Amino acid sequence: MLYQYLFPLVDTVGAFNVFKYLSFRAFGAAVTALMLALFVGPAIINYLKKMSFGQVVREEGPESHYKKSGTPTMGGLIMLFALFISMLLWMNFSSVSTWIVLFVTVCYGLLGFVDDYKKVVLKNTKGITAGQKLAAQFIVAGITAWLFIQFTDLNSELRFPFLKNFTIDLGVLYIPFGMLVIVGTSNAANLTDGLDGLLVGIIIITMVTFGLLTYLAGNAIFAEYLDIPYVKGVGELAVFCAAVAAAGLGFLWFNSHPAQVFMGDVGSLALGGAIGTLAVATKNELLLTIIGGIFVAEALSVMIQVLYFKKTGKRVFRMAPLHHHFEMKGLPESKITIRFWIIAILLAIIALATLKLR
Ligand code: 57M
Repeated sequence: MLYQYLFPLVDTVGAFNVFKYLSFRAFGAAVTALMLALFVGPAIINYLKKMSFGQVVREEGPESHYKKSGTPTMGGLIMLFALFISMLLWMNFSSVSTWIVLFVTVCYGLLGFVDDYKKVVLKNTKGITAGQKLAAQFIVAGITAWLFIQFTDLNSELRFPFLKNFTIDLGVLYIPFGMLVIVGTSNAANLTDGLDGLLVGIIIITMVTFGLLTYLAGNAIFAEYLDIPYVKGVGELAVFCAAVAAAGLGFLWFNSHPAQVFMGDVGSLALGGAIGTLAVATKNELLLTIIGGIFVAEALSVMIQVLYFKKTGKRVFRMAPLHHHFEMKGLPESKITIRFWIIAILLAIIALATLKLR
């Protein structure tokens, strides 16, 4: 909004020229989102407590989690509130890609809210059935793929990390592929949200990485220097990435161990979906398997555990997802979380290095 209404007045107030700079608006969006999250956090946590939106901890989970029962969930509302207000102020309303990423974030957030509400308020521990959740996610992802094709110059080429000029044109198959990236990332993020601070820390690292990627790919000079495809208009997504990373930092203030609040599906599905959509918007679908390597490991651990158990009746991991396996081995929760963050930072550095290592 500030860009739309203040930049045109630049002839009268020269200082408004700053609003045309992406870096300035990304910085402004980050500061706004962080301050808002820190400011509204306590009020939202108290409201969730008052409404007794307490997490039901399943008995088959690790014993160390039993004491968490009753911790307010749906704290993802703190991040989404901070994100949307910050974007309203700092985004460029003419950025179609930003509206599309926000569309997925809102739709998946609503889906998560309904799931949380059914589980926590209506005490229907199953929430929405897995089939209903997946169907809704694929429908939103399908609309998103259509929006990208209709309103942006997104192409159906698949780029490979480390390979400079090698691409595969998926043609019409790009649509189901793109949908799979969005739905898969959302659900992998949801599975990862099982330890205090774990998911939000990974989201912060991922968003900083995508913020850099979008800023570089959206800047013709940097794109040429790094010899990466220049994707017109994608730079605006750096404002979104900065706002999410900062809102996440604000949420981490309350979600750090011992967590005062969990983000709930409203947060994990929304922000996981946003990450998948960013990968599609910036043509970094395969690079996401490196940046989001923790999500891949967590989802794979569940698939391996379920398939092996069905085949042999035995478990590969002491408990899936992977973070529970290390908990069952006796590692303290915060040690697992911080080691997963360290791995995520290493993966982000490798992903950024692939821009040059080609
Ligand atoms: C999402 N939700 C956490 C919290 C958070 C197929 C199977 C792998 C599914 C999976 C599952 O149920 N996943 C659901 C993970 C839950 O967190 C809530 O859910 C929201 C995210 N969607 O915001 O509201 C619990 O995680 C803990 N937590 C924290 N701190 C946080 O900041 O401590 C979450 C956030 C919370 C809290 O205890 O209650 C979750 O773990 O359910 N199922 C599992 O992950 C279960 N694994 C399992 O069943 N493994 C089996 C088979 C199926 C693979 C096996 O290994 O044989 C584990 N989770 C639970 N109990 N709750 C273990 C059993």
